[in-house]
Amino acid sequence: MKEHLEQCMQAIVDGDSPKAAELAKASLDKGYPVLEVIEKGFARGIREVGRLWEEGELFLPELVIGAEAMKKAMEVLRPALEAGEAAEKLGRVVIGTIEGDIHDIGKTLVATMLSANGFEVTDLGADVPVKRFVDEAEKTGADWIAVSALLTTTMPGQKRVIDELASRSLRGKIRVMVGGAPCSKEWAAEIGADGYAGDAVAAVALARQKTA
Ligand code: B1M
Repeated sequence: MKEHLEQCMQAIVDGDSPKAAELAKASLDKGYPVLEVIEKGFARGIREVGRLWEEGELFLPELVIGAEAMKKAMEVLRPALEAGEAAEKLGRVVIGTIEGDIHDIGKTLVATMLSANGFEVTDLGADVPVKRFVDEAEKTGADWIAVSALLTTTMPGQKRVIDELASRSLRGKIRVMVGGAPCSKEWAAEIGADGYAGDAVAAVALARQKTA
């Protein structure tokens, strides 16, 4: 398994989409735990690509190619995550990546896990305007709005979602969860969010714990 995870990571670092898809399929065939394969294999690879890019060892096109390989692997693995989808719905969640931010790999993983664990999820995609989060939450009767941000420059948009809810007197009725690599518990507290989740499993636990 350890060697397999290393290969998954390397396929992303190499930006090798066919290899990533092949390894993802092999993970399913071998019955490896899907979430572990994602987090300790493929996601570790894309974070390594990000690190190498930040250090100037890779160029932007290589970052894009790495992200494409990551998406190919996710396409193969996602149905396996969804397979256990619970019949009973625990609550409704509107999720998206905040405006100005097109990073959607982590957000989509969180959406898939919430859905697989009994939440009715409306995924608005990436680069979502503040008002749209709140409009959709009102329309669907959501318990939670989950706002992902991967850039320090887009994080303030998470606060604007909270402000928008307050301006419509919806604070307390609809909760806000924030997440994404630059976010933290402290940031969530600073902007008055109802919770922070560091990964997809934590997002499910948080939604479960606080949904009445
Ligand atoms: Co970009 N990028 N990127 N990028 N990218 C980062 C975020 C960066 C940290 C890279 C780096 O410098 N090392 C850096 C941000 C620096 C900063 O803000 N301080 C950066 C930058 C600068 C940029 C551009 C500006 C580059 C440029 O154009 N010059 C540009 C921005 C474009 C834009 O959004 N306007 C850009 C573009 C891209 C690509 C398009 C090439 C691609 C995204 C492809 C896509 O998503 N469709 C990309 C990628 C892949 C990354 C890195 C390498 C990897 C992100 C990822 O997919 N991780 C990233 C480096 C890094 O994060 N270390 C980087 C895997 C994923 C499974 O993890 O998204 O963290 P993550 O999600 C986790 C948790 O965070 C959590 O659960 C997930 C599962 O465990 N989580 C939530 C996420 N959302 C959640 C929501 C929740 C709860 C939990 O509830 C609300």
